Amino acid sequence: MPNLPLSAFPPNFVWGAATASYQIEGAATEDGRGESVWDRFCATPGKVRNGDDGTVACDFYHRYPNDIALMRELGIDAFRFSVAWPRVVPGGRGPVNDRGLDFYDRLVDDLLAAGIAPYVTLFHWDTPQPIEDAGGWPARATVDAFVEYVEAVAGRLGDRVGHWITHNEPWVVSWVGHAFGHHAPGRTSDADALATAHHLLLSHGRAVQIVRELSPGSEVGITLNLDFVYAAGDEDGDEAAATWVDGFHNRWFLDPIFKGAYPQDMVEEWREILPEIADGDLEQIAQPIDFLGVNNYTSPLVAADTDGSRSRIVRRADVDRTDMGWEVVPEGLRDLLLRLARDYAPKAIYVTENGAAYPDVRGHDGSVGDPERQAYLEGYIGAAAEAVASGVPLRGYFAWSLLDNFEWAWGYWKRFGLVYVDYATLERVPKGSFYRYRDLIAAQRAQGTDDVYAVA
Ligand code: IFM
Repeated sequence: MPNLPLSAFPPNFVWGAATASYQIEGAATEDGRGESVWDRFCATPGKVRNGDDGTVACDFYHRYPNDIALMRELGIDAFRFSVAWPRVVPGGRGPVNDRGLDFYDRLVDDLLAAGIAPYVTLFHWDTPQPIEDAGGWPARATVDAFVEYVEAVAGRLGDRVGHWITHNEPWVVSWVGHAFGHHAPGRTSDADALATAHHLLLSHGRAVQIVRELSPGSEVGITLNLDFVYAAGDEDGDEAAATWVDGFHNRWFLDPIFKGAYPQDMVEEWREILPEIADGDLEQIAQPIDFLGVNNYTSPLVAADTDGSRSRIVRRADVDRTDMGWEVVPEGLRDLLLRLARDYAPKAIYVTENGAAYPDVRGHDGSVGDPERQAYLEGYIGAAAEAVASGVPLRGYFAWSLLDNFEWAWGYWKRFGLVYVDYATLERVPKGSFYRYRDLIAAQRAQGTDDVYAVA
């Protein structure tokens, strides 16, 4: 494996692939599943490219045995998936739908039988529509509703699931869904975004306690989308702009979880629109967690804005871009992991998502070559290895994603999978990156090294 310092990874390093319920499952009306905000958003004209929706998606709901066979071929240790709240509690609150839980029960059993550890995300954006109708995440009562749902899931799967992730990317749910209006439920209010963020965090803290009770011996954490923010220049203005972006994206979530307080500079910014923060909330949010999940794809370069905004993103001239337009900056992952270890000292970190979209097509022989994605993965895994070599407690890496899937407002246009999905037939075709990742995992295992800190 040329130029990849795989010997940095400890022998028990966890290699995985990640997915999310709405993006892959389909079976949107089967076995008692209720409506989610994403079903409603997709049905609203103009919200999702091409009018795409998750009605069928990758049909993982029916095809998961075949997909587990693919996971075995890939050689991963762990599979990250999310549970759909509207399958488990179709009304958002109230009766639990056993048929919904049965699906995850079977999935967990089949994964374990295949020697693959389930890493279960409790919320990856598919809020039940009745919850949204009752006020949604900006309403404090949604915290209680979420806790009831978590009790149902952890009560059923807690004896077999060893790793739980409470929320995926609360920044995206808060800001992209409630302030920018680009994701479900499509709201456009900064105050709603901040209330959502607070209630997601509060529900995280409460969910941690439920999981500890109902799934003893398991580990529980949260996944944040985090970027290392680079200042474009040395001037004060650029540094201040980078500090603002860091506060907005990163510290607003990291500080309450690890330090039990919102960052003071941002509190000053948002003083007028903060939600009620009740006595005891921050203690709940700051429950000790077993690991921090990190989703990282790119790292912005930020400068002062001359037009009155707080910051502007500077386009780098000398880097590759993915099909999302995201800059490929592997060293950003290394710098981020080092910073997290230094400033927040999590017990353990997993990269719970990292990957790239490219406009993949099948060749004449039916295969899908994706050299850019292979280079992307090698660059980022190499950067993760450097962080491990410097002492960061990184325990695992999950590629996003196992399969091409429903990429939210972009519909099926953007392909992130290690496996190509032909949406006309639902045929799966492993891409070049699938085989590259498989070989990389095998090579790291073959080293079986004690030489944890040797970097090639
Ligand atoms: O597809 C998403 C995923 O649901 C959350 N993290 C980023 C991915 C790529 O945009």
